[in-house]
Amino acid sequence: MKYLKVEREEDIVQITISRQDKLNALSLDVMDEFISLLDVLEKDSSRVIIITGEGPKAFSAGADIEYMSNIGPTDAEKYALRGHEVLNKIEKLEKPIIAAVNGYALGGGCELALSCDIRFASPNAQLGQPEVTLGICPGWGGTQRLLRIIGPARAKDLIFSGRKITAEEALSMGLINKIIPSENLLSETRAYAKVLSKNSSFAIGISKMLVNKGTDANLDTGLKLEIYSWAVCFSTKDREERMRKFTEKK
Ligand code: CO8
Repeated sequence: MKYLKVEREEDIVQITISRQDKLNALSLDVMDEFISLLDVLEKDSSRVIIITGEGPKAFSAGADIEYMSNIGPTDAEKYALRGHEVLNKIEKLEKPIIAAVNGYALGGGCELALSCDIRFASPNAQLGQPEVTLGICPGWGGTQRLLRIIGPARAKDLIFSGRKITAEEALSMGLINKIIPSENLLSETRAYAKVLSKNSSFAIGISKMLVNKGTDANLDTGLKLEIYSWAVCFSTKDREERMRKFTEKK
């Protein structure tokens, strides 16, 4: 791959967006590479995925403005659909996906982080949805995922103003999970990923699906889905072995 660096350490895969000269902007080529890679990761033995950006400055500065400045509605729709395909895959993939936000996460870059399950950020991170400053609305799920993560009033503030917020402010509004010093961001994220990788990947995958579905379902539907999903866990060897180990220890 040209724009995505992929490193594997045991069950953990780290994807680094590698377009540093353009602050890791998400061109069509980058999105195509994401689609191919996620198709592989969906089926392989990896248990946790980390997404980060190359260099000290940016996770990703968003969709490619140079490209967008020369297109009309038909290509814009294609670009939007490609972005949605990637972000929906990330959201639906039944493995934990962690964004290690190492600098700017703007527009599509912020939306990419929003589609991940957990967001850790370095103190120099700046997040935001500056699309309206360019005459467009957020187009890769920003109006929908941001709303669900931080609520409508805060989402509207960020989208209408297009302002960049610091990691501190992002933490205070629940947009990120934790701030980690830049020099430790990746090592701590990997250590966290390792903890997740030791837990049941089936149980984590099904929990991810339940939390995602629960965001839109009514409580009764969400709870019913939980009951049946919980019961399905009793069909796995993994559950049997984990419980047997616990009782044998006793
Ligand atoms: N796209 C393309 N190139 C970019 C982008 C971008 N989003 N961001 C930065 N770059 C390039 C710059 O053009 C520059 O390239 P070059 O050296 O060749 O001139 C290089 O990266 C470095 O950038 P700067 O010189 O601007 O670096 P600064 O440190 O001065 O500024 C900023 C950093 C503040 C991050 C600044 O680069 C910036 O404001 N970038 C744009 C951020 C932005 O507005 N992002 C939102 C884009 S819109 C979007 O993401 C929509 C998503 C939904 C799309 C739906 C599809 C239709």
